[in-house]
Amino acid sequence: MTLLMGVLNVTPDSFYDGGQWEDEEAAVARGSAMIDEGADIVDVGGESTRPAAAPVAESEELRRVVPVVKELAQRANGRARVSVDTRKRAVAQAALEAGATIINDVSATLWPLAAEARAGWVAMHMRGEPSTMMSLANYSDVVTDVKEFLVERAELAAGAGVPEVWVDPGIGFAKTTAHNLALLARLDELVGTGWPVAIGLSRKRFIGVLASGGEHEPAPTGDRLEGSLAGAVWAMVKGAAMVRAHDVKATADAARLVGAI
Ligand code: HH2
Repeated sequence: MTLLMGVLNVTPDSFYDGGQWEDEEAAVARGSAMIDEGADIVDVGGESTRPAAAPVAESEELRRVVPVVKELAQRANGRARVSVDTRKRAVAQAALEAGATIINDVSATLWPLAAEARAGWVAMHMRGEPSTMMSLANYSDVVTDVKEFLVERAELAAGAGVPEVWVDPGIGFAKTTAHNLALLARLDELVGTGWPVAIGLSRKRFIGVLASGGEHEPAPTGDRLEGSLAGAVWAMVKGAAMVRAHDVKATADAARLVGAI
């Protein structure tokens, strides 16, 4: 069965759930609900990495993330795992000390810490920084470029002693709609590397672009559930080991059907 990672952003500005879970109690309640709804992992993030997002200071990210990770890890009590979505070593380290067991790393650089702490590690492909990445969306062959990058990082991490590694093509990170579609259409090439593949496409822009027919403004984030579920089901059928989603109940229901088939 594909693992389901629920998205919990404790930020004011994440592209979909920004501002909803800034309050610690609200965040912990939402994370607990996700576990009840079927999340295997709750992914706590304190910095938006949407295109053009401004970076967040380390002290602020620590303040946002650590108490929520700590409380959720306690409440989860072995029923689910907590991951930390960060590019900062200090934030990842503090979250691991607070009970997280996976570093979800969109910078794909934190494997030395994952090795040291014997933590799981998700390595995601992107280029540049969120503020610049969309100007770097040019590839000779996006699938081959992304695959080569991820396999190299995964081998480095495993060689350093990271006990669990996932590779994630980074849908929407320095990728156009055509790049995202190519990565999904040819997901078997990434799955075929043998590394467990993680996919995050929930409510992302390309889904809105397709929903609106491509000729108008992308459909708003609130109108992207159906496309998100179709994408999640596609990834599951194609062999993804983990799907990252905001809508945990709907995605868990879809995963159950796929699993049963
Ligand atoms: N996407 C986002 C954040 N973290 N991690 C992985 N492994 N894969 C992804 O595709 C991925 C990710 C962006 O989504 P979200 O967290 O909802 O938004 P924001 O970055 O605005 O907080």
